[in-house]
Amino acid sequence: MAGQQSIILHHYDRSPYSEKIRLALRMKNLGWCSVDIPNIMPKPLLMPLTGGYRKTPVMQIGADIYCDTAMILRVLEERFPMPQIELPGHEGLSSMIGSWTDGKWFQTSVGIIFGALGDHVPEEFKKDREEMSGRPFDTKAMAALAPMLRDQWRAQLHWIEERLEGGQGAGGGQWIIGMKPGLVDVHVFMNPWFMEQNVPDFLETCFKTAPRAKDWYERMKEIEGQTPETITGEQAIEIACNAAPRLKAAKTEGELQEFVPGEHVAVAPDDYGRDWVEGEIVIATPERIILHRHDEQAETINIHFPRTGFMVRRVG
Ligand SMILES: N[C@@H](CCC(=O)N[C@@H](CS)C(=O)NCC(=O)O)C(=O)O
Repeated sequence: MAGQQSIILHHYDRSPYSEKIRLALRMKNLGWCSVDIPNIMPKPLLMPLTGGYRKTPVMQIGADIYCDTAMILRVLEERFPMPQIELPGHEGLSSMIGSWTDGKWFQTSVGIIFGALGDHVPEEFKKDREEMSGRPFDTKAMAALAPMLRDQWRAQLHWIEERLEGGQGAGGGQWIIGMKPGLVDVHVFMNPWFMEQNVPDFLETCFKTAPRAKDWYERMKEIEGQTPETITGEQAIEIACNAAPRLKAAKTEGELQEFVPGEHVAVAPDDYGRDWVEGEIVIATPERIILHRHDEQAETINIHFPRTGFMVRRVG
């Protein structure tokens, strides 16, 4: 039964970023609740919780809302440390790898996938993505670039192949770094998974010259976890209403913009979907910022964002 301590993931099945979190939940064998959200705006049952942040996924525990996979993965590790997936000695590495998988590699995947889907991409989806990015979402232009993007995509897969081959000399070679699967593997998994969901033949072709990467990918897919409990967006809001945000002593740590606790600020992603979320600072450190908000439907909420990839500005 979903309750105030349950992990609630607001996501949709085909979302590659959400798959990172679902994979981490499987690796930690955690129980969780699933709220299916739309893949385009409007998202009327998500906005009361996030204060306007629209991207997928979002994690909720009671009245604490965690935005962006970087924040979600960090918090899963902090709140549910066993088994550890930020492997000892690899601290910081997964974020560096993640900035490549989420950046250049993901953009290459998007071009190939939507170029291949072409006319099957619904008009309202294209319109939504144009509004979200401020750029044309031109599947014909993507299709024209696809042959070159495919070369690029496979070249990046070959980094994985090289890594796995090199790791064998160190007695490993089963996982991207070290003797166990960890957060680095989670980040690397996302793009092959996204490709398999949409253009599986292309993934198979790439695996022909990257057999170690193929075996690694199959090993990752064998990791089993718990089946989530499905709940509705309304239930998730009710859980937030009945909970209070986790108590945290308000603090800011050497803020470069000299923010202080309680200050009214706005936070937005620095790439696409730049929707500003306003609130009062509870905590601001070099790696996270937590805003306190009151919403008519969700009531009192704390919203957590990572600092990398997010802009913060004073309001008023
Ligand atoms: N930096 C974000 C990126 C998330 C992202 O771009 N997610 C895609 C879906 S996989 C998205 O939000 N698309 C628009 C939407 O779902 O409304 C993260 O790591 O969570």
